[in-house]
Amino acid sequence: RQAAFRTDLSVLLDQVGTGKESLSFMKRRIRRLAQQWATAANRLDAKLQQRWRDQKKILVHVGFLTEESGDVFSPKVLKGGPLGEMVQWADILTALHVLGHNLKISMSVKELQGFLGVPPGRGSCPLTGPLPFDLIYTDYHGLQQMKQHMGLSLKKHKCHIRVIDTFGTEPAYNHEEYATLHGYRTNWGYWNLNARQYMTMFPHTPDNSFMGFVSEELNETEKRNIQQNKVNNMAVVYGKEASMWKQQGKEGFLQILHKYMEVHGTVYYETQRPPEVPAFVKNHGLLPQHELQQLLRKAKLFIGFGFPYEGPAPLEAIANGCIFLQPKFHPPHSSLNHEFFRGKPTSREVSSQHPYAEQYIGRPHVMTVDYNNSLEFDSAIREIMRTKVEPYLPYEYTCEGMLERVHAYIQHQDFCVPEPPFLPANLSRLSPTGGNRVPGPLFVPLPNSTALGWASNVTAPPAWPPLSSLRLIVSQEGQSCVDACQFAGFICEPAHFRFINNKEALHGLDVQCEVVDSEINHILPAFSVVRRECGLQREPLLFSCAGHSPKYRRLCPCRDFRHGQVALCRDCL
Ligand code: U2F
Repeated sequence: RQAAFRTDLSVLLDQVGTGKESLSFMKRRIRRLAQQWATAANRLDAKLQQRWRDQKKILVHVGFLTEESGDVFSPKVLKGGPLGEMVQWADILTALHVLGHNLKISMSVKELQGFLGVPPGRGSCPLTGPLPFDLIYTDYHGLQQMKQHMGLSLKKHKCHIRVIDTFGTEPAYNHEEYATLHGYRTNWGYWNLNARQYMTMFPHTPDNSFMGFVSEELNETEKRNIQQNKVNNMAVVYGKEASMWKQQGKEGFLQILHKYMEVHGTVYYETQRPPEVPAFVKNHGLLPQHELQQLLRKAKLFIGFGFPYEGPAPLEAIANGCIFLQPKFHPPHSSLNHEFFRGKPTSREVSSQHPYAEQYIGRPHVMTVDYNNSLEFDSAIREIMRTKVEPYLPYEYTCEGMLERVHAYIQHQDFCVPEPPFLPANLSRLSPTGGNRVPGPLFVPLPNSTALGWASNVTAPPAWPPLSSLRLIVSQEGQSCVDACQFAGFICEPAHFRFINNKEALHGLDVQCEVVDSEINHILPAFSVVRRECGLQREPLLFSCAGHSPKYRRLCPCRDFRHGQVALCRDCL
């Protein structure tokens, strides 16, 4: 069946259910953004020009909100606890509904069993028939519950699963045996999924798919009004829980800030003002989302103290015309050196409180400075007070942007058909634009797919992203493909690894290989210049954009991307 866009959200609101603060929060959000979603649906509908879209049967099982996982989030909704996840799930549900899919929502193990058609009760009772869904969106908690209640059949059906995973999972952590043998084993990873089945909150690592969420959009009149009504010396502090104000050296920079600006906060408190919040701060208490927006519309500065990491609030602030000031982390925080990230299935280095804001938005909307340097901090505040900025929201965080991306994933990503290890027959004809001995990444334009000429005995299913987007780049020693592609103005595309994991690609690059081994190692394909050793990847699950090693230069499959929609290449829609 063809999916038809929906602009009425009442059925969805009924499906979400009642009885918990988390559900009320999500419903308030869905209602508040309803008009915006409807406009976006109409725009995308027009843009896609009647293109056929399959209507999918989709189950959304929100594991972290089930009683069985302990549901630690719901009781914290009104107390300053994390709301980012709730924001994202509300938006995922809305996007799937608006795109016109056949949606079922489960927030308990009982409902999960009911929808999957497995007998209720404890213990693992395998699902015998076919899976009654094309797609299942869940999280790590939900995955664990499915393992317990679907038993062996989970393995058979896992290609249909998408895991909403805030901070991301790198391939080395996802491969059970490899993770166990090489020290990448964590409490979360090792599900042996295709790493693109993990969907993140920000485009953290291109090894995963970027799901995202949305932020409020303003029309031109609202933008103009906001700019006229900005209070140049008004700052709002990022941190709704008192503990977020307990930063080392905070007293110092808060005093500097207070020298120039009126400082506002939205810190949750029960009866008394939290002792962590200095007396000069005008604390509004935790605000409902729409009231926070109003406060942000007046404020000039939204300032982070280093925690929470990578949340939605800075995007909302920037969308409401604030400048976001945040601390640079030197050295970067990661699972190797910071408690919060410890045990998370990624080695990603977090260079500031909000790397997306730093790298994808940047000045004048975002300033990332060293808070230990009071001169730098002081001059940043003064610069912010005199800088005029317009409200800004990257396209990928608008409703239309999210609908476009989720539409593309649903129609094109298929992890159930095995991907043949393609050997582009005449890759060897490639002529690199420079020798591999020159420092800096090599840039090798590949001919388009027809010119590549597939080996005649395989019929190529259409690749997605299409092969036309592929650019082969060689990293520096020690550099990951994430960085190598980014440095060259592209993005690493793990789906393209299979096209460059072959001798022809090495040959085309003029790499001197004495031996070409095929191994199981997440930095492959790669080569060592000194040792004249080249290695190809034997385990497709370990194709990794994130991997790097000091002695190896990596073969990197990069691709182009749309401005403001990094998840999609130019020809991806
Ligand atoms: C992140 O979670 P948080 O919930 O702490 O992220 P924030 O950016 O602080 O805010 C989430 C929402 O809270 C709302 C605001 C944001 O949409 O509009 N809010 C509000 O309604 N009232 C207020 O007074 C203040 C904010 C991240 F998203 C999680 O994935 C992480 O687990 C967590 C820890 O790093 O950080």
